[in-house]
Amino acid sequence: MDISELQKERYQYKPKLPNSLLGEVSSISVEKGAPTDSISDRQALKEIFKHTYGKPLIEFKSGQNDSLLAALKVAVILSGGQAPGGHNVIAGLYDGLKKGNPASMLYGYLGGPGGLLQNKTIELTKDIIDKYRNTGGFDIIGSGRTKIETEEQFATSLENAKKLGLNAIVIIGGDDSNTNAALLAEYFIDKGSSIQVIGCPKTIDGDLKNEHIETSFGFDTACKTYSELIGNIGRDANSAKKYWHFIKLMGRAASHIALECALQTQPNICIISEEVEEKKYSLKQVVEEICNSIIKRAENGEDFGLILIPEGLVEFIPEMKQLIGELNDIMSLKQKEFSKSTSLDSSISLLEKDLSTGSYALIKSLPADIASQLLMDRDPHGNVQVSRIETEKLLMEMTEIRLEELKKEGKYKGKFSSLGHFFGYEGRCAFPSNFDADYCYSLGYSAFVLIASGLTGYISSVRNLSKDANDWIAGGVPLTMMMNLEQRHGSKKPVIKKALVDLKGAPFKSFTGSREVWAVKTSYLCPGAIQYYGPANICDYGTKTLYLEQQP
Ligand code: FBP
Repeated sequence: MDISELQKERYQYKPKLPNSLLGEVSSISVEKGAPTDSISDRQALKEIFKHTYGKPLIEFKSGQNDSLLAALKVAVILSGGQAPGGHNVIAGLYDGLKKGNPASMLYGYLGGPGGLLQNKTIELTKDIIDKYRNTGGFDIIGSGRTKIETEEQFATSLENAKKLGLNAIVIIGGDDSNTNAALLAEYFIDKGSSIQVIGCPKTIDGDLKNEHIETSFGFDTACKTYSELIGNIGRDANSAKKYWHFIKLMGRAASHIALECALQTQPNICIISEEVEEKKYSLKQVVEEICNSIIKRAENGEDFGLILIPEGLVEFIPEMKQLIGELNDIMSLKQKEFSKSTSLDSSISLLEKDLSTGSYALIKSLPADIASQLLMDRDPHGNVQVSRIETEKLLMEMTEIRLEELKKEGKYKGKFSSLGHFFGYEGRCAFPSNFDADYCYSLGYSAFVLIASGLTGYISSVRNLSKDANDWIAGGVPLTMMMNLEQRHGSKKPVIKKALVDLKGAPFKSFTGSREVWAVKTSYLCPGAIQYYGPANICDYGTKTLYLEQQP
């Protein structure tokens, strides 16, 4: 394998661990809290998770504990979209296992949850692990989006895990993958198996968080990578003074990435989907807001700008949300017919009978490429693939048309020229920032302690993240504690609740405190590239979102 100079250097980086996990494994004590409850739908979830509902929170402390020294066989799965730091979760898990007992073994299921179903594994040896320490990507074992949902798939999973003689499986994934982890943990106990299942909070989207999971890993690195690019574009725009840049940012439903990048770069406009939904903005109103800033800047002779757009926006505009919801249900019921359809017209005619009048009119009124993108296959969890909907182009087109109208009315006298960008895949496999490298390694190490303590149905957790890594608090959160029932594929399913941007939260308030100024005055910040070596206030600092959320 050819490796870059930076990669060679990063192999030497020693990720930081919380104090409670330092030293001998036998000095980690496992403290249990009171029984817990799900966020809602308690009775229904108790029925579904008969064996795993309501377990206590776990916190690791310095103490004495000899029960962590048994030889264990563990397998790990990388599930869903890539996020910087995944390799360090595996390295932390591996190091913990070997420290507990050198005879312990770690396997990797290849290509995501599909690897468990097809029984495709490799043993993760020291040589392999060492080649991936502190690197980005999920290429050590690959990832995938297969959802384990049928009785047959659950049975195959158990059979394959038994064949390998496993004590535990660790699933590194987002909300959907950790929901899968919860279901698998429950199924294994129900079938009399002692194989444990532990989850790990991954996703650049930053939407797998709550009181106990302060952030998902990868969010920090991805936001810093996008912010570097946005900052560079801002400087380019302010140099040439001729383009409005419409930048769509990954993040699926939640606007955390857009908000964090706005805090880091101070663009003219950052649309927050959750606010659009709350204010019940139509697409036209969103465009009107954009035009207001363009007009005011043109009056100051500034015919250029930066606009950040969260990729999930279309799902939050009430009329679009209604349409997508209806489409999801219809498409899951009529999967066969849709797979045979060869043109947009034939797909739309399949919908005519089932869509409400408003939704039918809306899909017919959308530009053909946007309508086709809305009708593309859902992911295995039933989600619209928002990364493939070109919202930035839709807004560019609509803005141009509206500005022409305003020009005719004498309300706009500037020049409008726009460029579209989509930043998503660029940030998912970057070298993890020091924060993500440390956080992920700690999550992997904590996953080991949860397993060695005989626990199942938990997600590995590391809290107090705005403090020095020494003061981080490691432990585990029962997966059922983060769940509720939601409509999926036409019926109610148990799922981990996504955390969307809190409009009363400190990050959003910090943004709204400045956005009126940014909308008119050029205020761009250039945060520059992620720094791996140098002063801690530059290298180890987490996201602004995290610090604002944690401030007293
Ligand atoms: P996860 O939720 O699995 O972490 O994926 C995040 C994400 O990067 C989203 O931001 C994006 O919408 C999606 O994956 C893209 O999916 P794919 O990699 O399948 O194109």
